[in-house]
Amino acid sequence: MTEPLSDAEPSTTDDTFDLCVVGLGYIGLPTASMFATQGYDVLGVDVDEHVVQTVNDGEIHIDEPGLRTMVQAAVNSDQLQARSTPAPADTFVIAVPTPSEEREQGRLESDLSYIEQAVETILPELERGNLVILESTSPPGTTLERVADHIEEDRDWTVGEDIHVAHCPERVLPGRILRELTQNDRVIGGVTESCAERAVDLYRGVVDGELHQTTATTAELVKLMENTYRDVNIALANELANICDHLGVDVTRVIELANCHPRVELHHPGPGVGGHCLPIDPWFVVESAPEQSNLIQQARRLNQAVPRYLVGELESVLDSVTSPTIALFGVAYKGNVDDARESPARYVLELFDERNIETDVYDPHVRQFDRELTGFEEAVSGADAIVVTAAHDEFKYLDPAGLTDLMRNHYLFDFCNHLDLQKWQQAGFTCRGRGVPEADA
Ligand code: SAJ
Repeated sequence: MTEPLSDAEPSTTDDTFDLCVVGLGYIGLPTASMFATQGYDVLGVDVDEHVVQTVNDGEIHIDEPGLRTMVQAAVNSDQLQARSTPAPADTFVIAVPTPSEEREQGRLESDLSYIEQAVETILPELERGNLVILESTSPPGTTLERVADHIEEDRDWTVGEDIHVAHCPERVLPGRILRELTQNDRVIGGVTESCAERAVDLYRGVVDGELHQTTATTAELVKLMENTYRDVNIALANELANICDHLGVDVTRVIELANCHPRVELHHPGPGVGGHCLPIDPWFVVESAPEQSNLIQQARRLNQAVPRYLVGELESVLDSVTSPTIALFGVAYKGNVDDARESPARYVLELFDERNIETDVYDPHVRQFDRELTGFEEAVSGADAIVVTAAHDEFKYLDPAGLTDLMRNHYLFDFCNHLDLQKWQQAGFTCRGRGVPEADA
């Protein structure tokens, strides 16, 4: 480390890193490179050899604006290196995924095995005075029961005295990760007060936002409720879109006008709620308090049901078309990201498959998907309808006039309310938005 950046003691021996980040995914890699470019000696650890090799080459395996430049700078200055196993460090940051398993009727339950494995791998490297931070999103009680208690039992240490353990949830928005990592406020929950203070000292060196100190379990619930708040509000917007379909009213206009009120902030309806956070995190709250979380459960189920509702609408519009072929635009979980995890498009595709509706899939951002992605021209050639399921910028500026000759029929279903439907209508398309009746398109 070039200069001490926080009150925490920087590393003193060559063999000890300032920071060891376990998990080099969407959060771990940006976090590791952020600390490294601030002068910390950082070891990044990942079980995937390909990831380790890619990072050591100064390359990235995920798409995030600015990340490649930052990783290159960190690796070239020897502040960041990657390995497949941890090594001694002053601070360990755990940023591994928290997968979930389906229980019944779409209800998910957390699988904490990655967190447990991460703790197991750092245990032999821990020394008295170290700080261990869990950044992975987890159900209330995880930091205390799965991290702190585990270390205490294994090492016969007292947390808060021999070792410090805290939860500092990541809260950054994919697409804006690097900016939000430094600018967002952080909620820092210690297992004891001294644990929280140690973690605050660490983040003070790199975060410009405010650092809010609390308990580990409170921090866990705060993180989950942020995403739950968004999920419940999107459910309200999706319900409003269904109401608008029923009443023949344009949902975008209703939202625009309602949001002129100083205390109203309606969210936006879409093809469903995707990603690795919003469709999952509310279930972690439910898991911890099933009897007290009816609204959260109902909102989640409402959002889960949107693809089925939309495919039903599409089928009734395409009723007169024999064996329709669809060009599906966008399998990412939202606009301008490459991540197709839990994307609404997946469910739409499943429903098309169930109905034997032939579909070509085009996405200019996504590189990895479990079915064939086609080029733009191939997708639209001979198609009867374009269905937009991710709000990528590329789709917004498409020229519909150039597509009419290529397609067999001219239907547009913009499930994201992303395109200028009037322009498409003028070019001869029959258009449906999400909660936008054809007459208003
Ligand atoms: N969506 C809507 N309508 C809206 C807003 C979003 O349908 O009005 C959909 C999106 O299209 C997408 C899904 O919701 O399918 C999730 O997208 P998002 O942009 O709301 O959130 P994520 O999953 O990319 O990131 C969220 C963020 N949480 C909050 O904004 C409260 C981020 O700050 C978290 O760090 C991230 O989850 C996480 O890792 O937990």
